Amino acid sequence: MLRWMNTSIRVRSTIDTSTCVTPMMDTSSSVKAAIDTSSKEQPIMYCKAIITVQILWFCRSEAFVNLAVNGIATQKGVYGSYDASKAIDGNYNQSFNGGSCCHTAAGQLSAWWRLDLRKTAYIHRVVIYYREDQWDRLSGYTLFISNSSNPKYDRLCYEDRPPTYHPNVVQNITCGMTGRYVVFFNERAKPEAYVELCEVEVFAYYPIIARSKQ
Ligand SMILES: [Ca+2]
Repeated sequence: MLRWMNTSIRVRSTIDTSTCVTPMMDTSSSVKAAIDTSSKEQPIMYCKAIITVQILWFCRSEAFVNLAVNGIATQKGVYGSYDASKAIDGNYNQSFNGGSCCHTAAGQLSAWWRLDLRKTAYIHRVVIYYREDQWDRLSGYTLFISNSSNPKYDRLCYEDRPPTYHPNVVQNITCGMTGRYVVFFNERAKPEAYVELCEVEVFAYYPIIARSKQ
């Protein structure tokens, strides 16, 4: 992605020496009139001045990279060995038996998985790889971005609703939000709420914050 940051205008003048003539060499009447024959100084040379105006565009490339792999993942309870880090281990195997997916504890009315990016980032989009066989158990989930680990400050990025009620096996979600935490939340009327994610990518960047002088 390229973002135009600012522009600069530069004015430069140059003398084209090939065009320089002395008044005596010039045949135009206007130049001849400028000759002061009584002067002992060197004759004035007349040259063509070239003035150029350059408009310089400065741009900065801001590439969104997957910051999830360097984050810290936690979740509400663990089923077996399927802890939260499985969703950011760089393994995209979507088979549950592949050992690459996280799974929250069974028997809960609500479940969550949270990724800490370690510091505030501009989050462009989130890509989620679900279990290839049970992804529909996450229907109606919500995805939040937050600057705090306190759910009170969660801000909604995406809510799974009709007509796209069931998440796809791989889902690409645009957020365009700033925050440190990414939270996947699921709840059910019965104690059957799960979060099962095989891989989560968070394409974002850390904004450059200018330091003020002390
Ligand atoms: Ca994985």
